[in-house]
Amino acid sequence: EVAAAPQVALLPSSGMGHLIPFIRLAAELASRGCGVTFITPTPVISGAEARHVADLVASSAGIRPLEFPLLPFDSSTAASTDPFFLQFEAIRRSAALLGPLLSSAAPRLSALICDVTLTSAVLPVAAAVPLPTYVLFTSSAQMLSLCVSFPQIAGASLPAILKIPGLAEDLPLRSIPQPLRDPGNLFTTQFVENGKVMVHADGIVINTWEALEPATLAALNTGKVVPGLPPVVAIGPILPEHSQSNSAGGGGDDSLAWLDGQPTGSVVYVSFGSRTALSPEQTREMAGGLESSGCRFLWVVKTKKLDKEEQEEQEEQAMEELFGDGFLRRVEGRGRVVKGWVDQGAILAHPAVGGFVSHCGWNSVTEAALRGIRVLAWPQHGDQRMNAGVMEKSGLGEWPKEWSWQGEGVLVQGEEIGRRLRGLMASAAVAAAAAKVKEETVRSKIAGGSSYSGLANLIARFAD
Ligand code: BUP
Repeated sequence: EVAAAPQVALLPSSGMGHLIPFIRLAAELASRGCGVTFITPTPVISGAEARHVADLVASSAGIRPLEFPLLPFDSSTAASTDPFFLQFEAIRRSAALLGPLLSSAAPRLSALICDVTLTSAVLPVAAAVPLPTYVLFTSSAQMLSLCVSFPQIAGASLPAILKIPGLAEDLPLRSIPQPLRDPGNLFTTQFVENGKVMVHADGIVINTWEALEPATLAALNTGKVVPGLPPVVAIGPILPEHSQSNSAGGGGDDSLAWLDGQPTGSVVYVSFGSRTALSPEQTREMAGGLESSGCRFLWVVKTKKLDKEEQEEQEEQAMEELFGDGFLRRVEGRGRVVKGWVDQGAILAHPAVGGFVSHCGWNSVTEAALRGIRVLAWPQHGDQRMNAGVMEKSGLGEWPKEWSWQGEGVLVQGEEIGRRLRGLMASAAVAAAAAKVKEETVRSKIAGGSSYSGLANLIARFAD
């Protein structure tokens, strides 16, 4: 008798940095023969999220959508104004409604994979179904180490240098997500709650890979960070899917056609991710930096944190005003500026792209590694300084550590940006190191590679 295919439910939270790895994981699981139920907490908070989920569901018959309607949530009393943290909280508070959805799903589910931000709310509900539950950790193994050890470290005052048990390197306080310095912040409360219960998950699936973080993964999997952790299964980089909403949606963008006309490895892609808009002053310095670097560039400019579709339509701020007089004319032919959503996965895969000025959102780091694109890191908030540290250690690029966080109000001068970028793009040593990172990363995903086997082992566990 042929065993039935494992049926896996995926429960993402919110924000493209969390949603995209779930979408990619759904596609990888479906391509390896799993049935996938993709749960969407509704209403979603951005047009980009809605488009990407609709697109995923349309892409494969093996992926079934399941709506998870949220209870009304009055956010006015919550200890945060961040729309993403508030959406995490809304989902967490609705977790009890998830039980009936999971137990009545057809075909019957073999396992649930939920986003790390929902862990403490979802684990007890899934245990009652009962359903084996795995956590998808959407950042680095280093960040996972902080997450599971933070409940012990947290307190009224944090030291300037944090020591994570089992890790050789110290972690400067200035590198951890800023909200964690405030014990009363909603993000901190959720982070501590989730970190405490991670030991009760059936496994932790993580979007990193052996060659990138060998020592940290080993420490996690031998009980050195915290005892009793379930298996930490590295399956990254979870592969970018070519998707309709990426190529057609958002910007309606023809950047790929423009890249076709540029020399191999010559273009620097510039993006600070889906959640960061640089200040108008910093945007002008960035423009100056790109101009003075002499490099070809493709710059994705964001002016708002949360892209609601209505807002996208309204916003047509004059480009000249944003960048300073004559910029677009002076860089014509070698520089291209786009607004809205682009297909970053496809852009980084384009042979013309050789560099990336990046905020180092974790997904962006994994995408750059997969393509061997050298990175000039400029972390803006959240886990991005930690990610930049992992990136720099791998050899993929450089991180000028003195550059400020978003909101610190310290301008980084255009001249400095241009100088660093020129240096990075001219460095043969960085080029060679980035090529090596690519080779190791690709190897981890092909048959016999560590992440390929990691995913195979995970699927085998679902079938038990
Ligand atoms: Br912006 C943008 N197109 O225009 P990160 C992003 N992306 O495909 P973030 C696009 O979104 P967090 C765009 O390739 C990556 O997969 C990009 O995730 C894609 O950063 C994802 O890099 C963005 O992790 O998330 O969005 O800032 O705050 O969670 O780090």
